[in-house]
Amino acid sequence: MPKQKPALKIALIGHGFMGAAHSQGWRVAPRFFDLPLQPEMTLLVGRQAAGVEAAAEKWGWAETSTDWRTAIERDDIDVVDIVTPGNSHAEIAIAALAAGKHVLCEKPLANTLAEAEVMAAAARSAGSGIKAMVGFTYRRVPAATFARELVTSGAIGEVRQVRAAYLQDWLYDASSPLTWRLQKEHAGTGALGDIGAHAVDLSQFITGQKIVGVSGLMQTFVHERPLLEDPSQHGEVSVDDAAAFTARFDGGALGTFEATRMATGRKNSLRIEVSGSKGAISFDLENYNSLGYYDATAVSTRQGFAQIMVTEEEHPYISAWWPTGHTLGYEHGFVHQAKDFIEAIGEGQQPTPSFEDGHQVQRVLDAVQQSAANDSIWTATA
Ligand code: SOE
Repeated sequence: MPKQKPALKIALIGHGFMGAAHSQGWRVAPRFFDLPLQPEMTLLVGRQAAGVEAAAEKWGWAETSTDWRTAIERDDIDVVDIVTPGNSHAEIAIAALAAGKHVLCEKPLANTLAEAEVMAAAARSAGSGIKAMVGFTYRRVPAATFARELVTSGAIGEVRQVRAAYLQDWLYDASSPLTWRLQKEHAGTGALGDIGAHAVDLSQFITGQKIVGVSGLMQTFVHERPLLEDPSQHGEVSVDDAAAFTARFDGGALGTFEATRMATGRKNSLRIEVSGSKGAISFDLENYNSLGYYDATAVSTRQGFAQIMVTEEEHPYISAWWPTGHTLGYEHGFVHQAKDFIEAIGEGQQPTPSFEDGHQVQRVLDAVQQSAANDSIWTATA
């Protein structure tokens, strides 16, 4: 009989798109990875009883509650996993940390820089025994983790330029409804925080450099959309549809970034290309199982971008899965995220991205907003 592992009881707050993805992570991680603790899907929280009960039944959560405070008050809950809209992240995370719970919080860490600061401070003062991590899941796509290994080990030499774009098109149609992701009071920002945050985090992760300067522009194209509850009525879109910015990294690299949910034809395209003095890497989320790599030191007649299949057992995370070449997909990043968080808790390590990392991304998002609000770019006169 295999030895029984100590239990790690999880409470998940929220059950939308990310609720499904995180549930999958908690359920599958212990079946493929040998973990120090056994996660138990103990409590699912949602505001409406019928909705949360149906979700719990579907994804395998043992109990439900319509109040997130239940998760904080229950002594048996070890981990609070927050997948609610950004405006509730700070309150829930701070209460959970104060109650001695480990916290996994979806990105962006908060809706404002001030909230992110308080959250990072709360994680620090919770002490080293309490772990807090932000859900920048794409770090856990094997090709992205491998890109970091290549770049930070010097395989492409000195990093000079970063080109990052996160492009989606689910909002190009003006008749698509006014969901919470389009309302500043719920989401903080639009494309910038929802998907630009991923591009910021991933580019810093892959290069090992931090963004220390930005110049940005933001634009809303569709100012009103039909209300979800009553499509005959319209409400105001109070966030950006698209954001673009240039950036300086602390290691000397220059970056260009684009985040948009209006890029007609692009469904979930996150691309990051890093050019260095000895080569380049090219990551493309829609090409999940491979990584572009260019070796500028190769003999000139054999140079060219190679598309490396990141499906070998020596590649990050792969040995737990299928035989060579048998590919992974979107959900696996969430499985790897659950695995890494459980390991960090079980082994007493600080997980990354930490709340401090999430706070740093928020500083970049805030700086882009300030720069865009100043509108200090050259403007042509007639
Ligand atoms: C979650 O990580 C997330 O950022 C969502 O919030 C976005 O909407 C999605 O498209 C990418 O993933």
